[in-house]
Formats: sequence, structure tokens, C-alpha cells
Amino acid sequence: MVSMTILAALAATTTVVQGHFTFVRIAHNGIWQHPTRYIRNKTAPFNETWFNQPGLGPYHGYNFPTEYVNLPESVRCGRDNMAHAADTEVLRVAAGDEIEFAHQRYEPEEWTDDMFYGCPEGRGTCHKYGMDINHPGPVMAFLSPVPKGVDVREYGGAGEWTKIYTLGFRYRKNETLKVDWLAYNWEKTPVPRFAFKIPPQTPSGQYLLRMDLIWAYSLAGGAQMYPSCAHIDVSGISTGQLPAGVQIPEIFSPDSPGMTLSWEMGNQYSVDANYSHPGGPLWDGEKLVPDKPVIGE
Ligand SMILES: *[C@@H]1O[C@H](CO)[C@@H](O)[C@H](O)[C@H]1NC(C)=O
Ligand SMILES: *[C@@H]1O[C@H](CO)[C@@H](O)[C@H](O)[C@H]1NC(C)=O
Ligand SMILES: *[C@@H]1O[C@H](CO)[C@@H](O)[C@H](O)[C@H]1NC(C)=O
Ligand SMILES: *[C@@H]1O[C@H](CO)[C@@H](O)[C@H](O)[C@H]1NC(C)=O
Ligand SMILES: [Cu+2]
Repeated sequence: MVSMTILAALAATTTVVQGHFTFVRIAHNGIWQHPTRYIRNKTAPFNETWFNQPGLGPYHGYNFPTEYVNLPESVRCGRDNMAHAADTEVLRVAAGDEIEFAHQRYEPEEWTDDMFYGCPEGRGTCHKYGMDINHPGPVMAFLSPVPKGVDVREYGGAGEWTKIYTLGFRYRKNETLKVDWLAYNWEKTPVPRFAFKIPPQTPSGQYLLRMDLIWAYSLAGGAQMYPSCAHIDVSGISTGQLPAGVQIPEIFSPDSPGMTLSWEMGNQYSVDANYSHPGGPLWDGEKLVPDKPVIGE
């Protein structure tokens, strides 16, 4: 915690980059779109409260985390996202199509084309620029159907959200650090791909597609979130509705599942009894299932 506080304080008072990250790029069926195309941009710098760190002042850069104490809009889709919603295009996809997100660790004024284009293995951002993920936690995606009569460019996400993807951890029984978060590449190897399918059973219609990494630790209320939302319009053969979802920010309150960890789990030594990933159950396209890790070898 101490080192995080110092890092955040540095980032708040200087123009240090790479403290955190934002999901800024989306691929549809393997085709990367330009950075922030189809994804609601954020306003930066933006001033809002920090939890438990009054010394930091209100300043938040583009890549800074969002906390439960922040505005509901910030927790849903990123700081001041509604100011950018009308300018964000809508990506047309078919139910069953593949989506991938990529993250960026530099602030927008530092972005260069070669951070994004021509990356090895067809990635959306290039690992050689230091695109690691420096926080342990699950990466998740959620869908929120746009209410009838409303356009996605006007919808803030106050309705329900259904989780469709979680990239959690591998349990390493024989290691000291047993909780090996898959996105967290402290060994500095390239991050795994954040790729998933829009479930084939997804009903036609417009949705907000929300991507996040949540770094929960043992300080209740201190969890860091990294939300970004894309506008999508799904064409499918299913009619009807998604199963009942959860509400944001409520599902990310400090006492909700997965949002406050024991010291041991926060430091990767063990898994808390009855641990579930945050954000409610996972929809597998047919039913909602508890989003719990598999604790095997
Ligand atoms: C997104 O927002 C950032 C920070 O406010 C800004 O620097 C950048 O130019 C914006 N990008 C687009 C495509 O509007
Ligand atoms: C935002 O917070 C920073 C740091 O505390 C301060 O310097 C700046 O004046 C504030 N800006 C606004 C618009 O309130
Ligand atoms: C873990 O340790 C046990 C006991 O020493 C051993 O039998 C098992 O093969 C090990 N598992 C792995 C994945 O290394
Ligand atoms: C375990 O978690 C589930 C859902 O997260 C909850 O409904 C249940 O009450 C919990 N059980 C215990 C023993 O805490
Ligand atoms: Cu960070």
C-alpha cells in the first residue's frame, strides 16, 4: 500500500506516465479499430475525490483508477464519459462475434502511432512500449442493454449489467504466490489477449460493452477500477432479454463479493473462503453461473 500511495502521489504532482492504464482499443473479429474509436473517451484531467488519500488532491489523469467513492458515472464508464458519448460511433456486430480489447499506459498526449500499429502477434498495443498490467486482479467484460426508445449515445448505464467474460487467476498449489492473476504480468512478458465472444444468444439491440480490471486489496473501499465502455449494436437471432443483471456502482461497493480481500489473498498467498470475482455472476449464454475461480493444481 505504501508504495502505491507514493506512486500515486508522484503521478498526481508530476507528469509521470505509465502509473496506470486504460482500455482504449477494440478489435472486432480480429480487426483492430483506431484508438478510442467506438469507445467513449474520458475527460482528463478530471477532479474528484480519492478514497483514503486526501493528500493527493482531486486531480485524476486519463489512466488513473476509479474508486467506489467516485461519481457513479465514473465507475460505470470512466470519468465524464457522457460528455463524449454523443461523439462516439456505434460498432455493429453479430451475436457470436469475437471482441478484443487492448490497453494503453501512456497519457493521450504521449501516444504515438507505433505504440498501436504493427505490433507483434497482431496485438492492439505494442508490448515493447511497456504495456504491462501492473495491478493484480481480474479483467472482465459486461453488457448493459440500452432501454427502449433511447440511443446508446444517450445512455449512461444506470440500468442492468450482465457479465460475459472474466479472466481471473491460475492457482499454483506448489508455489508461495499461489494466486497467479493472468492479466498481471509482473514478469514483464506480454499480457494475455483480452478476447471473448459476444454470446451467440445475445438478443439484438444496442448495448454498452464495459471492460474493466479491478484491483481489490485488503483495504475496504480502496479497490481500483479501470472502466471503459464501447458502443455496440448487436444483430442476432435471439429475441427476449439478457438474464437479470447487476447495477453499477452498487455491485462494486466495498462489501460486495470480490471487492475487499484478506491480506493473504491481496498478496497472492491464498484464496479467501467463498471468494467470487467481483461484478456478479457470469452469463455463459444460457444461464448465470457463480463467477468463482477453479482451485486446482
Ligand atoms: C480523449 O481524451 C483525452 C483526454 O481528455 C484527449 O487528450 C484526447 O485528445 C481525446 N481523444 C479523442 C479521440 O477525442
Ligand atoms: C483540480 O485539482 C488540481 C490539483 O489539486 C488543481 O490544481 C486544479 O486547480 C483543479 N482544477 C479544477 C478545475 O478544479
Ligand atoms: C506439487 O507437489 C506435489 C507433492 O510434492 C507433487 O506430487 C505434484 O506433482 C506437484 N504439482 C506440480 C504441478 O508441480
Ligand atoms: C458465499 O457467497 C455466496 C455468493 O457470493 C453467498 O450467497 C453465500 O451466502 C456465501 N456463503 C458464505 C458461507 O459466506
Ligand atoms: Cu494504477
